[in-house]
This record gives sequence, C-alpha cells and structure tokens, in this order.
Amino acid sequence: MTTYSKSVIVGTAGHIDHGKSALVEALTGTHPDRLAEEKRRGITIDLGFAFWEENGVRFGLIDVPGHERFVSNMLAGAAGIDLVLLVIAADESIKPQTREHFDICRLLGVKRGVVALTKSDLADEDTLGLVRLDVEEYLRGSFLKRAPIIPVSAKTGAGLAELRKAMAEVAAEVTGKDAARYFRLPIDRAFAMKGFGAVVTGTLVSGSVAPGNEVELFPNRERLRVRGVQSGGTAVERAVAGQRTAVNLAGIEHTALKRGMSLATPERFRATRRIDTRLELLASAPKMKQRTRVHFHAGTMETIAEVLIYGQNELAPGQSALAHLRLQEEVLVVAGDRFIVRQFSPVITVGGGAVLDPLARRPLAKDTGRAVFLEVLESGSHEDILAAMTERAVLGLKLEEIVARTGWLEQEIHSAVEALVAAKRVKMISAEPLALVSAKVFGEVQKLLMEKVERFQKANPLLPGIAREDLRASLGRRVKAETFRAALEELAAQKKLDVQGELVKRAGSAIALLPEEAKAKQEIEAAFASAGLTVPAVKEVLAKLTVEAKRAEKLLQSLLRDKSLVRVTPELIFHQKALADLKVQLAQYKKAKGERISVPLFKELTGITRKYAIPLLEYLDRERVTRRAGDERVIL
Ligand SMILES: Nc1nc2c(ncn2[C@@H]2O[C@H](COP(=O)(O)OP(=O)(O)OP(=O)(O)O)[C@@H](O)[C@H]2O)c(=O)[nH]1
Ligand SMILES: [Mg+2]
Repeated sequence: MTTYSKSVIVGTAGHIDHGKSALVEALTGTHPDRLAEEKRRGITIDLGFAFWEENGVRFGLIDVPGHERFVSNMLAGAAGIDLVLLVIAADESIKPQTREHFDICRLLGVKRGVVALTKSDLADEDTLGLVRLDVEEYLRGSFLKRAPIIPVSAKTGAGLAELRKAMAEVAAEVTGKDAARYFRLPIDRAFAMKGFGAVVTGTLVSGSVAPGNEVELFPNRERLRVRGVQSGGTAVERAVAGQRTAVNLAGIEHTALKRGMSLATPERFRATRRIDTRLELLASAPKMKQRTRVHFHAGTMETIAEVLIYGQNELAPGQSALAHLRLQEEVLVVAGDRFIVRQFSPVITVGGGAVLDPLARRPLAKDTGRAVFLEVLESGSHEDILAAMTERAVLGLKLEEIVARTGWLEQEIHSAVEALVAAKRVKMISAEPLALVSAKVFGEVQKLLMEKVERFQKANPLLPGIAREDLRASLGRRVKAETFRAALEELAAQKKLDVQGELVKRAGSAIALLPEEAKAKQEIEAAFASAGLTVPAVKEVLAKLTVEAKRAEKLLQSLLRDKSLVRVTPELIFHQKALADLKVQLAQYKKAKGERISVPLFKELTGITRKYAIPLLEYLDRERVTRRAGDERVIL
C-alpha cells in the first residue's frame, strides 16, 4: 500500500464547454464524464472523479459541470475542495459561470487555486496576452490574486507539464484537513456494488474512517457499521481527512442512501433546522429583504431556507450581516461550516457564509444579547466562546452540547474549561459528566439560596432549618439539581450556611426558644417517650401545655422534623425510641421463634391492643421491617 505525504482535493470550476473535463483527462488519463447522457450531449451533468500523483502528493480531482442548470451538482462537489483549478477557455475568456463558480469557491472559503487558460491551441499570442490581462484584472485582490495563470491545451499537450508543476507547488501550501477531529463524510453518491451492498462516496472533510467502525447516518440518525473503505479505487485500512473516500455500509439498502446525507462519528452531532450565521450577499446580487426564501447548500446537501437578518431590515449587495436561517429540512452542520444561498428565480448564486451557531434557538425580540454572542462565536478564542455559551445556557451546559455546537475535541474543551474555572468565569458544577454554569448564574443561585433560607427561618423561628428538598423546590425548575447541589456545597464550605443531613440553616443560627417554649417542647417529648407504644392522643398532650395552641403545634412540628417523634397515622405519634425498641424486639422474636408472627402473637409480644397493633404493623410493612402474608406477617 502506497502512502502519500499529503492528499489534496482539487475541484475544477469554470464556464460550460471551457474544457474542464478534457483537461482532467489530459492530467489523469481518466475522462471524468460517466453518464451516457453526458457522452451523448458532450457536456458534464454530474460530478466526475479522477486521481493523479505528483511529487508525493495524491490529487483527488472532482470535475464539475459548467452548465448553469447544474450548479447545484457543482456545489455538491465544490464543498470539500482544497484547491480550485479555475478553467477559462483562451478563446472565450471570462463568462457567467466563470464568475459564479469563482464566487462560490470564495464563499466556500477555498484558499488556493491555479488558473488554466485552456484551448490555448485555438488562440494566438495576442489573444492569450489579452485574456491573461482580463483574468489578472478579475482576480485582483481576491483569494486567487497570486494564483499561477497557465495556458494549456488538452489537444496538443502544451503547458500540461507546467500546470502539473504549478499545482504541486500550490498543493504544498494547502493546509490539510484535520484527521484528528470527529469523522464527517458528506455523501455525494450512493450505489450498490455487486457482492458488497451499499456504497457511498464523498470527500472526507474531517477525521478518519476504518472498516469495523460504527457511524451515524444524518439526518436519519441511524447507526451503521462500516464494512470496507476505499480511497481512490483501492481498499485501505483507514481513510483520512482530505481523501476521496468510498464507504461500504452494512445494514442498509443503497436506495435508502442519497447525496446530501452525511456519515459522522456516532453520538456527537445533532441535526438542525435553525442556524445562526454570518451571511454575505454578493455585490452582483439584488438587495435581500427580510424573510426571503432561498435555496440553501451546505456540504453535499440542499434545502430551502428562510432568511431573517438580525438588526436590520434588508441586506445590501456586497454587505454581510448576522442572520438566522430556518431550514425546511434537517441538516448536519457544525460551527465554521460554509454554505451557499441561491435565489429562487432566476436561480442564481446570491451569497453564502459561515455557520456560527448550528443549534440556534428561534429568534426572539427580547433576546437582545444574541448579536454580541454571535460575534464572539465568529471571532472569539475557545475560552471566550465557551464562556459566552455558558452565559446563555441558564440551565447549565453539558459536554455533549458543547461538542454538538462546536465540533471541538474533548481535550480542547477541557483545557478551555480549566482556564475559565481558574479565571472564575465559569463554575464547574460537575466534572464527570462535565456540566458548567456561568459564574454569574452560579452567584445568583447562591444569593437566592441565602435569601430563601433567611426568609424561611424568619417565618419559622421555632424550626431548626429548612429541609433540603423544600429549599430546592423553592428555587423552581430553572435551577438544575446539580447547580443547586454545587451552590449549597460551596456555601457550606464557606460557612455561610449550615448543612446537617437533610437540614439547611443559616450558619451559627440556633433556634431561639423562649424558656417556656423549651419547657413545653421537653414535655411533649417526655409524654411520648414515657408512653412507649401505648401513646396518648396528640390533642391531650398539647392541651396540657402552658403555651398557646399555635405555638404548641409548631413545637410538635419541630420534633417531627428532627425525627424525635414519628407520625405513624394522622392520629398516632410515637417516640422514635419506642419504635426502635419495637424493631429490636421483632428481630429477637425472629431469632427465637421464626420469621412468622400473627396479629394475636404480635399483641401478646408487645402488650398492646388492636387499636395500636394494626397501625403499627402497617407502619412496619411500609418500613419494610415486616411483610404481610395472609393473616400473618413475615419479619424481614
Ligand atoms: N481545440 C481544443 N479543444 C478542446 C480543448 N479542450 C477541450 N476542447 C473541446 O472543447 C469541448 C468541451 O470540452 P469539455 O472538456 O467537455 O468542456 P467542459 O468544461 O468539461 O464542459 P462542461 O463540463 O459541460 O461544463 C470538447 O469538444 C473538447 O474536445 C483544447 O485544449 N483544445
Ligand atoms: Mg465537463
């Protein structure tokens, strides 16, 4: 198996009939047109592919159609290219699709290219010189301003060696796609191969894929297994980003697969219908109004989008703006992905841009922070972006969501988190699984907690504190359990709150009981403690006290709360000590006499009447000390 130091994807671009396919054949020996109709009509309709090597660089060539009716096919091919081979016929110079394809490559973020002045055999020196001037003028100031311009002829072979050399030089400057990231393959073809089953092909834009891998199909979100992988027509152990790749999939019919779908690392991404973007309108396009519907192309997929421009009512030609795109179908896109928009009629390319937030929420007038947030996403550091994302996630931000929104690797996320935690910009409320809240939200939750505890203790001076669960419930659903727990833990560690088991109180606060209240409380407890299992009626106990009824009731509540007393039925309250003794007694009985006990035996054992025995046995059943079995109980 040959290994190449570099794989570079080259896409042709240019007007119909300017000699793109002929040039691909001259360079690679493969004529890229495959369809019978293409051969009959002598034009390219759909994408064609060819390969060639030069100076250790493996070139994957994607030949696109020049016909204006097939620009959407061109877009599916152009999405993954590293280098554009801009083809301009020397006898015709720049034509409409030369411009449209050039605009598309620029909007897609293609960084490098080479210009071939084809059919040089049909032009004399003067004409060639004039065309070259035209082209130089056209490319001035653009991403192709330094691109070599080389006259070639597919017919005579003139200039081909020079073109090859120039392409190899430019390829050396191309920054390759990142094989270390999550795997993503936008599908451009799907077919069945005899004896293999479903095969899809595409430009591997990120990560790598190997036989045996599990992959996720988007937008359907089906899990599939990779049976085999080919790159450039040969089976490989692993295909990496930057290569033309064919993937043989198990568990699916080829008819269920089509251009526009994507394969990706499982469980990392989400399909979306709403994205926030930076949208640029071409200088040649008419102004774009609010809520314009356009054709939307990203990767190999296309759908319809409605455009909502943020902060202004229309977009002027040549300008860009932050914009929300509502898509008709679900797509898989990640922050940084490029897209193209085309007008409805006539269907021409009018603009494009970059995805900033792939999981955008519905735009709301009251969401005034969105533009600033999107600007951070557009040009902020990882740390700034993560801090901004955390601030907007009131409920907290989880690892999966960060990955789905950014495509960052866990390592990148962890180092950004570390820096932000150290700078006290975010609070890590859980490390595993990772969950973050902004320092601001965390501070607000803590403030609220202090207030709630304070307020509760003022309203209930006789209670030792608020139950943890009640405190949690008082914050409402907008505060997640983890945030609550972390906020409470920190306040306890800072000695601002006192957390004892299930009870939360102001640090250092003791219940200030008046002497007569303290005495009354003791009397209540003593009444139940001395009664054993033959407890008195609650009303009777309270009536004997010197404090007024309302306060007596509160004192009783506080004894129930700290579990000195236990309510077994609405009418019957027992001292916890009596119940604990009963449990011991039953355990001893079980040892001595076996696990079964009848109601009469229970009465005999405890010396109580039916009035107490039945509620107590039911209580013991609830406590899983006993289990009812017919007329008897089984001691557990
Ligand atoms: N004389 C001459 N003819 C050429 C040359 N290159 C291509 N042609 C002819 O120009 C015509 C169009 O060539 P293609 O390669 O099909 O053009 P294309 O740009 O691929 O066209 P589309 O794919 O339909 O956009 C064919 O008849 C070719 O034989 C050349 O270098 N010299
Ligand atoms: Mg062609």
